[in-house]
Amino acid sequence: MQGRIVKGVGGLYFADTENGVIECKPKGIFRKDGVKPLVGDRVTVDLLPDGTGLISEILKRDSVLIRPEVANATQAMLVFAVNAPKPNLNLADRFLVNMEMAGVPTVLVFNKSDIASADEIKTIKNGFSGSGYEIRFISAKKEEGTAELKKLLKGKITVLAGPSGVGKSTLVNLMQGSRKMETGELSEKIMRGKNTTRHSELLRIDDTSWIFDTPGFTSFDVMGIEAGELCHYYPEMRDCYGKCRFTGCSHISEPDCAVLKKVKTGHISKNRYDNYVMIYNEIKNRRKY
Ligand SMILES: Nc1nc2c(ncn2[C@@H]2O[C@H](COP(=O)(O)OP(=O)(O)OP(=O)(O)O)[C@@H](O)[C@H]2O)c(=O)[nH]1
Ligand SMILES: [Mg+2]
Ligand SMILES: [Zn+2]
Repeated sequence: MQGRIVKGVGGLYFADTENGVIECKPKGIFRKDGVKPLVGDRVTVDLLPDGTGLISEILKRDSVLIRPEVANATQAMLVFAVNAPKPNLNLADRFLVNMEMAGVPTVLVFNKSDIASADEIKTIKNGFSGSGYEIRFISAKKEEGTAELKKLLKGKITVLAGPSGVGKSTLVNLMQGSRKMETGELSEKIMRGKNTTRHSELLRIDDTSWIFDTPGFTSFDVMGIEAGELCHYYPEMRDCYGKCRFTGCSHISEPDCAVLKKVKTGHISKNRYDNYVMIYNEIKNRRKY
């Protein structure tokens, strides 16, 4: 029987199959090979006499993300709140770099526009100007911009990712048309989410569209690339290739740098560039093992 893993908790998995959702365990062979089934995986399930299942095969994955740890997402929506909690645009850029590495197209979604000022929205727009990323300002609460957002989900497997308390689960419930996912208030003093969602979960919207709800995260390391490769994952730096005076230009302090020129003319936003420098130095200074 074929199925798709929609949830995994402590070594137990739930696979959506033609016979409904079945509780499954992975075959021992996976652990031996160091393979772990992920939420989103398409799997072959052998039905056991007690009605539970054994995952005997994991089908080829279209994509694998490490944070959130999900398989087969074909699109990501990075969700932040416009102002409560305050968006961390550095975290956003780290996420975007990782999505570029994973080859998963990403839409930026800023939620809670109902409690946002025009200034806050402008600052965010400017922060990503030139990047080419699509940005949506929505209110899940007032259902503003959400019908348009739902259209983007058609035929895709969309992963919602972002910090705790920004409204991912609220949005998933709205998109999926049920109150399946639990939502939580912000803590009042520090305006931060309370990590209400603890496990990634995949919900079916229709036969071809799925949406992942995932736990919020607060940090994100860019792993698996050299500092010199970082610029490859900034769409707005791509047309600078080969145009700097020095090959191997870090785009930080060299003369005649095509990237620095674009920063100067405002074609690369200061926010995106400053985050580039920060991540670049971080990779450069990381201890090599
Ligand atoms: N004002 C306003 N509040 C919203 C909106 N969307 C969600 N909220 C509130 O934000 C809080 C957090 O929502 P959740 O959906 O639980 O947030 P989450 O991103 O799933 O958080 P974690 O599961 O902890 O990662 C709840 O109190 C929601 O009611 C919105 O559009 N406007
Ligand atoms: Mg949640
Ligand atoms: Zn350069």
